[in-house]
Amino acid sequence: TRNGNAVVEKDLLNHEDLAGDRGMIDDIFDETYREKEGPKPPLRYVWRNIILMSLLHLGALFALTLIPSAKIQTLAWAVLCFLVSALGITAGSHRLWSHRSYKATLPLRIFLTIANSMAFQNDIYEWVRDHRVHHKFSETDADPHNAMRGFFFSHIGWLLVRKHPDVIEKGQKLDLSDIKADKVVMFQRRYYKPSVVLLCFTLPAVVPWYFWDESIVISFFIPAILRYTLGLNATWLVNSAAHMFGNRPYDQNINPRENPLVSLGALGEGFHNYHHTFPYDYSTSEFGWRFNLTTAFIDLMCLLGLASDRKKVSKEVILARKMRTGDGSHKSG
Ligand code: ST9
Ligand code: ZN
Ligand code: ZN
Repeated sequence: TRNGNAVVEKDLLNHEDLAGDRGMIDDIFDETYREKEGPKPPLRYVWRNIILMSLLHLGALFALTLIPSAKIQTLAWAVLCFLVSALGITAGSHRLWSHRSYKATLPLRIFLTIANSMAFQNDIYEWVRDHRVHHKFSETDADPHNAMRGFFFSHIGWLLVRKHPDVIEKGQKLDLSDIKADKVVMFQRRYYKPSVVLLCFTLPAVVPWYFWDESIVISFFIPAILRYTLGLNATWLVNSAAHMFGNRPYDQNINPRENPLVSLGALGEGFHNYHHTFPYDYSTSEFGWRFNLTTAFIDLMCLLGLASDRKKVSKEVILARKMRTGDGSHKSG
């Protein structure tokens, strides 16, 4: 018989087993943390970021007007750059390095690091540090993109102001020894700026211009600027939209939601109620390849012998969790 307590115990046991298996638990929600009393610290704007992000988005709008004059190869190249850079985030800094949800061989880690610099979302070390505090202190002052502060803040606003002191205080206590021990990640951190200039902006622009005589303006604005801006916004939608709009079949007590539209743009990362409930699952979803190119990619890498040890939550544990804390949305339809 399934009595409430037995289910809780099984769920927790599974949690710890899988966490221990990964050698880390710092992406699991810490409910003991309390926000400090009293007024919040004032916003401190970072004008350099405000100006650069505005220019980037204006550049992306201009790039949209160039699409009708672009060669078909250039558009295909832009899509390829989008997919590769997105995998550097989803399969790389997210599922591999932040959550340790599978293991990757050296060649795959090198590929993911190159793809990650192409995505220019801060180096892997910084991304992982911010992402682990996001899970551990989700929707509090210690969450870098705290969705309680609204759509704009969790989408882009958090990159335009100084961090809340609790993000830094709590972040400094995280265990990042696994990341520091990864030579590929630390190499990227050391050469991050030149790697971004080369991989996010120069390479995407030079290829169409050199190989099929695309105009240099189109080569720069579509595969570099527009592709980069779309990648950023697809990622940010996970923090904003997927923390606000959608069902909560796994845990109705937390904010993150199941948002298939976000998953479509973010290569499988929009099943965010599932992901915050089971952060160690390599698929970030109950449903395998559905809207989830990243899972297909990781599976392919395993097939090729470049990855292994995929962590997956069992159907029984998922079902028990749905019954215990879900909003019932999966039962009714
Ligand atoms: C970008 C990142 O866009 C996007 C991440 C999104 C995450 C999404 C997650 C969702 C799930 C996955 C979905 C994937 C979907 C992919 C789909 C793809 C299509 N802990 O930062 P500073 C300390 S980046 C501990 O300057 P300020 C530390 O000592 C876009 N300590 O703080 C640090 O020094 P160091 C491009 C921390 O001054 C020092 O503080 N990049 C932590 O408050 C200073 O750090 C940009 O636009 C911590 N967590 O400034 C740049 N944090 O690092 C944006 C800090 O040397 N960033 N410390 O150890 C900045 O300019 C600044 O960070 C700031 C804050 C202005 C935002
Ligand atoms: Zn989240
Ligand atoms: Zn995560």
